[in-house]
Amino acid sequence: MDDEKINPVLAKSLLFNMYKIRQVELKIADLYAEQEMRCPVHLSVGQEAVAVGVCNQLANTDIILSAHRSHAHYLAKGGNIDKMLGELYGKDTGCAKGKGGSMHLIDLDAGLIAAVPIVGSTIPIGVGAAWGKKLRGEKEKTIVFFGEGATETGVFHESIGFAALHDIPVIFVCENNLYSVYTHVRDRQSKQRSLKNIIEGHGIKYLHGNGNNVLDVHKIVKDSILHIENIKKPILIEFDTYRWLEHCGPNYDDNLQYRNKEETDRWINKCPIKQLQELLIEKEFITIDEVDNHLNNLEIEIKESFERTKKANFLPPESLFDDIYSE
Ligand SMILES: Cc1ncc(C[n+]2csc(CCOP(=O)(O)OP(=O)(O)O)c2C)c(N)n1
Ligand SMILES: [Mg+2]
Repeated sequence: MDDEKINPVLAKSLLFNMYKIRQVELKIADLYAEQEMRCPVHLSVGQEAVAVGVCNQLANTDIILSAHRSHAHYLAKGGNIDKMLGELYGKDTGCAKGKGGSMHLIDLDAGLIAAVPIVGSTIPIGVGAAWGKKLRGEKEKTIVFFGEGATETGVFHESIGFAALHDIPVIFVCENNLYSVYTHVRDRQSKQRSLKNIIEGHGIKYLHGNGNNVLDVHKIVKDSILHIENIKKPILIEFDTYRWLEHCGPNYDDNLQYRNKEETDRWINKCPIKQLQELLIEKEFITIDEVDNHLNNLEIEIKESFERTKKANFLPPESLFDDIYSE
C-alpha cells in the first residue's frame, strides 16, 4: 500500500466506513439462515474499498446508482443501517418501506437513486440522471457502479456512446471481481477484448486501479472528479477486486469448484480492511485499543439495529398499491 502522504483523519474515516460495511454484512450472513430476511442477498465482503473510496468524497446531494450488490454502496454513501435492514426484512422501516428488498435499495436522502438487479439496467438511468443535471445546470455528481459482467450488456455500450456524444459528466465505476455468477471473465470475453480500448474508442477517459487499496481508490476518484469538473465529459474507472462469498447468499462457496481455494485465499490475503488497519497501526495513526473499542461499539450499534428491525412492522396489505406512481 502506497503510504506516502497519508492523511490520518481521512484514512481513519475510510477504515471505519469499511468496518461498518463488513460488520453489517457479516451479521446479515450470520442471521440469514433464520429465514427472516426473505430476499436474496448479494454480499460485497472483500469489495468494500471501492464503495468507500468512491463515496467518502461525495456530498449527500451527489447521486449514485447501483445494482444487485448494493449494500456497500448504500452504506458508504451515508445510508442508514436501520433503513437498509428494514428493507432486507421487508419491514415498513425499510428505505423502500420493505417493498424492494436487498436488490432494490433506493434512498433519496442518501443520494442512492436506484439499485436494480437487471444487469446493466441502471447504467442508462445514471446517464439520463446526469444528463438532466447537465441540462438544468446542476453541479451534483453522478456515479454509476456496476460489475464487469454489466460491460457485456448491450445497454452498457449504448449508454457509453450516448454519454460520450453528449459530453455527460458521469463517473462510471466498474468493479471487476473476475466473475459473473460462476463464470470467470476469461470464459466470457475474447482474449483481445480490452475495456480500455472500448472506452477510449468513444473518446472517454479510462482509468484503472487496485480496488483493494482504499487509498488508491480514493486518489483515483479524486482525480476523476477534478477531470469531470474541468473537462465536463464522462470517465470510466475499472477497479480490480474480489468477492469472498458466494455470488448470492451468505456462504463461502469453495464446494462449488468454479474457483479454487488458492485463488480465494490469495484475495482474502489482500483484504482491503486488513491492509489499511495494519498500515495505520504501523504508522501509529491508530492504536489496537482504538480499533477494538470502535469495533465493539459498532457491534452494539449493529446488534441494536437488527433488534429494532425484527420488532418493526410489515406494511398493511392495503398499502400494496401505494407509491407506484409519483404524486
Ligand atoms: C439482464 C440480466 N441477465 C442476467 C442476470 C442474472 N445475473 C444476476 S447477477 C449476474 C452477474 C453479474 O456480474 P457482474 O456484473 O460482474 O456483477 P457481480 O455479481 O460480479 O458483482 C447475472 C448474470 C440478470 N440479473 N440480468
Ligand atoms: Mg463481476
